[in-house]
Amino acid sequence: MDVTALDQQARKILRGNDRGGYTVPTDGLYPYQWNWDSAFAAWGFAQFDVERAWAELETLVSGQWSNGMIPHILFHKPDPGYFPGPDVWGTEGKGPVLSSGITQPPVAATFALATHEADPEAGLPRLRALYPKLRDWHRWFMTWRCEDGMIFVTHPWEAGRDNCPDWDTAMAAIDPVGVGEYTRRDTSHVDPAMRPTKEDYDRYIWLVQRGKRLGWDDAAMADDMPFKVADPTMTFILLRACRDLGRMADLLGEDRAEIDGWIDRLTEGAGRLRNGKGVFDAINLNTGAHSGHLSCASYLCWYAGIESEDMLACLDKAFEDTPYTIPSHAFGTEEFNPKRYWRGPIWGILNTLTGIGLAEMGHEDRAARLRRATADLIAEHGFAEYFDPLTGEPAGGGTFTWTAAIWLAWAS
Ligand code: 9YW
Repeated sequence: MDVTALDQQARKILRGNDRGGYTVPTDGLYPYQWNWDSAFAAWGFAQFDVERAWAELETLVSGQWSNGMIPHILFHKPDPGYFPGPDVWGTEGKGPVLSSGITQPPVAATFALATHEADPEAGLPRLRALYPKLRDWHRWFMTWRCEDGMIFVTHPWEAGRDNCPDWDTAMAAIDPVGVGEYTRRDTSHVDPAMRPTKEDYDRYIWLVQRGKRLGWDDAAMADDMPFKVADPTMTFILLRACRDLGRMADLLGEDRAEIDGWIDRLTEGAGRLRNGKGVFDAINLNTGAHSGHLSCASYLCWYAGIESEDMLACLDKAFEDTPYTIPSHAFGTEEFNPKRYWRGPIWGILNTLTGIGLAEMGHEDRAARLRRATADLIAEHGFAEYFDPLTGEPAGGGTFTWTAAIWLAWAS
């Protein structure tokens, strides 16, 4: 493996996807600033251009709504190559930048802290300016997206795991009546077999139309929500991000009592996501039923500081089951599909968060194994959006920002 050449390629991808203060996930398929992609980009930039890393995070929080929410997409400049654009979301006037009406997994506080670690002295004022914005975002989650300590999502896009089987029952209960005609753009950039189906997409758009009709009002959205699923991705990531926000408060001499309260509530809530088999999964809050699915999000427990022997056993089995790990949905199940987005393929970012958690909780061997496996995938198959767990083949978009970022910050 030629690490130097790969480092150079990764830097070139970040630079190439830079649109001036923000980075697109990849050219063509995703032409705007996506929330968690951007936070990963900052972490990647922090390895070689810390000034650019701060700028990425600052541009991200510049889209914050007055209720504290930081949207999942910021539409800085028009791009007809993407659907659904700002007109479909209908959020005009809600925030300082045209945006979607939902959020995404809050990894930003964690990577803001990592950026500060790369720039401890000069970076302190930058961290101080970001802190209240990140705190307000976390407070928004705890106010509007938290039930019994679990963070729920109101749209599959909010969790960042669009078509994962965790949503199947909640999605099946939606009748996308009146969604109308629309033209997808994703399938003109990428093989449709690697993307969500038309049935999924109708429901994605129907949920966006519903949010628009409700004016994206938090209380109205929470009332009689047709898609309301407590999610391990969000719950574990917010729990971890609150621990990092607490560290930030300590560094800045801010009071952290409110944050500690959030950590307690989320720790309790995370425990509720454990199903009868000891696996952390999603709960459809409209029915109370666990999904029963083992997904890549199940393994984020260690990242959130939660130990689990059952999950260690699942991980050891995952290492044995497929040549490449961790599939986004468990191998050998009816829903597993090695190519279709979040129904089987490996996502390097999820491996990264899991690897960080494993190492922190004393499982260094497994963390090293996961890291090596992820590095091999990238070295052999390129900086793809995701990878087939059976063959390692690259899938989805190419020259992907977050894959380059995790290479630089973690895998290499
Ligand atoms: C969407 C950009 C995004 C990622 C998500 C991934 C996909 C589509 O692409 O979502 O509109 O949100 O599922 O995790 O942030 O890379």
